[in-house]
Amino acid sequence: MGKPLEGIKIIDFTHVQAGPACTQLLAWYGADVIKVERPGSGDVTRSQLRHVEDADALYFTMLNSNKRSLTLDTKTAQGKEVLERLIRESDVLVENFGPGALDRMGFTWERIKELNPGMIVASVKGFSDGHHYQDLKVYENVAQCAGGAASTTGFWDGPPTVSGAALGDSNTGMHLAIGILTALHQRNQTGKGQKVAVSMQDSVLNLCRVKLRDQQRLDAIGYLEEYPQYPHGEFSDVVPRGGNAGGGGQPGWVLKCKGWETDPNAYIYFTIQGHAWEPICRALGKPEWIDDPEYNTARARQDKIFDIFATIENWLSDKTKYEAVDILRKFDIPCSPVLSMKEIAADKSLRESGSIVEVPHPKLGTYLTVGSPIKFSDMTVEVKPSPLLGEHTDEVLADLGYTAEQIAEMHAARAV
Ligand code: CAO
Repeated sequence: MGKPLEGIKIIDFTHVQAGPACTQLLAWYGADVIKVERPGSGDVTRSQLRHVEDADALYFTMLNSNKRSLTLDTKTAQGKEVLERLIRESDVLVENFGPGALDRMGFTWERIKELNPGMIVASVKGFSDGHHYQDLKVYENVAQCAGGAASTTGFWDGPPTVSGAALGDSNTGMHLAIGILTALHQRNQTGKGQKVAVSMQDSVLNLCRVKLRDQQRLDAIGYLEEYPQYPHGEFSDVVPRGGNAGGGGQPGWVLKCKGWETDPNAYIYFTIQGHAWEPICRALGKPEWIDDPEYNTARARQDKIFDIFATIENWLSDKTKYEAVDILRKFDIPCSPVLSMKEIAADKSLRESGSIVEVPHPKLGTYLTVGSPIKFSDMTVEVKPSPLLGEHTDEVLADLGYTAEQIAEMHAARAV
């Protein structure tokens, strides 16, 4: 059976992480993604953080699998001519250049529409059109700061903190993929393309929705009962950083397990869900807490929550994080070991599900990457190696109708 997006041709003008994460996803699901790169250098991530000399860096290979690579200098007349042909034949153009770069190249939305009225032009920018920061170039951590993640992450006595997760980059790419698929669906009904734009600030904010919830609750009543600052600490007029507190109605925290003194990840995340209170008390050897009105509701526990966590940590002190979770899972307690990247890389279940895959690469050797996090009952997602720079240039140009002589001429003129 074919892949669902087979037949969709995508001009992939993306670089670094936000855009490539989007187009990689579409390539996995069958789209023909042609990565357009500057001759000679290509996507900057090919050479950033290399660990094997002369081979593409993992930064590139892990974000550009299943694509084809076309080198093209779109600032030359020949390069522009090739791009025009490509636009006429494609369904989607995806870009994440700095603001205005596509227009400066001569490919405004008006011009693209003229060339192909069915074209979907999908863009990532740091801030949305019309925003007072719309001219800014943006990277991951800038977006985390602008979208509300940094001010609400970390501990109350430390500075704003960025997450290790790519909330600004890959997350924005995922939002853009949803936008592209939505626009393709609409085009099936109307025949018309459209512009799809996602800003990194908006994508981070979309994941920080609950913090905007909290700001409004704080404005109304002056405190937030699920934060560690309640009831003994102080609240100002802005949502504070809550450390490792659970964001919903169930208190939780990162708790030490056996070996924490030497292993930086000998911890579990422990959540106290209301219905599990009785089994938690039994597991801890504290049956007297089960019916004690000082303990038996979430509200009653709140002012003693860190003493309760300390009791749980005491119980955990002779158990590894894996042993602890194996006991707690029997009591239906939402919990997980804190896993290092080394543990994740070796995880048997993640390998079996295709969430971590091994990919052969002609220059880099076999490397690990993250496979499709979305699983389909009727499709197996195969992760193929990322293309070498310009690997498919001649093939793509021939598909566009250029003769071997014309292609050789373009090479000689360094247009490709
Ligand atoms: N041929 C010729 N020129 C090309 C080309 C090609 N194939 N591909 C790119 N270029 C040119 C662009 O036209 C642009 O030229 P001008 O500025 O002269 O018009 C130039 O390369 C630089 O593009 P840029 O502004 O995108 O690159 P940068 O390295 O200065 O900035 C980044 C990088 C990421 C900060 C910026 O692209 C950006 O803000 N993008 C939007 C937000 C985003 O996606 N950020 C996330 C990146 S993932 O961490």
